[in-house]
Amino acid sequence: MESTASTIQIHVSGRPFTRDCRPRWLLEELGVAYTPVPVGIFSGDARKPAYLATNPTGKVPFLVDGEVAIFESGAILIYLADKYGAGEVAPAQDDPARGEYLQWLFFAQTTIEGPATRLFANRTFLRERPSAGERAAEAEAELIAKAPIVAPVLESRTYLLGDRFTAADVMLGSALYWVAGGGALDKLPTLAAYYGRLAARPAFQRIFGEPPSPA
Ligand SMILES: N[C@@H](CCC(=O)N[C@@H](CS)C(=O)NCC(=O)O)C(=O)O
Repeated sequence: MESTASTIQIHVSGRPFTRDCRPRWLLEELGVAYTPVPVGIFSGDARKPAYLATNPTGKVPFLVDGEVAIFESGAILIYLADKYGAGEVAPAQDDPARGEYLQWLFFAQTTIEGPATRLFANRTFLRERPSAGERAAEAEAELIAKAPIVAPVLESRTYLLGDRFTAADVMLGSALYWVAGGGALDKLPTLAAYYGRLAARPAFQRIFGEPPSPA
């Protein structure tokens, strides 16, 4: 992605598995240029006054677009899709599909993201910790319990809203990246097939490359 001649700045960790992948993937889909601004979330720099003065969460992603400055990846996705999506990646306010779009975007972040991150963390960078195996198993069981809420929709649709790829797919797909990295996707066949369709998209591959291995 060209990083010049754009007003959009996305503060990023520099690692593929953090939530800044969400706005980067969406902008990549849209072909909209942005400037990645590295923030040291692993070095501790993100907790220093200089960054906290602009983003009090000390986290990524953080978007600056002219006068607009937003933290929270869900809010950033909705903002970018509405402003730069040209009606493609978000149903318009008066489109009846808007409600379902918001529903799946929030469902992915509030219901799938939690167990997905716990699964990923406990099967990768926290795997040596005592009880990591137990925590991962609990997270996997939670994902298996929640998957039937969305799976019936994805059995008959290519993407969450049908043939149309939207920012809700970015939210769910980015959570499934952690599920894949945590080695649990084969237990969720409908979501695995959907994830395969997302992972075949060139924009996805430019952001994520290969899914991380739990080993
Ligand atoms: N709810 C926030 C969570 C952001 C978040 O936790 N970001 C992580 C990276 S994925 C982070 O910056 N962590 C650094 C820290 O907690 O110090 C969002 O969706 O944007």
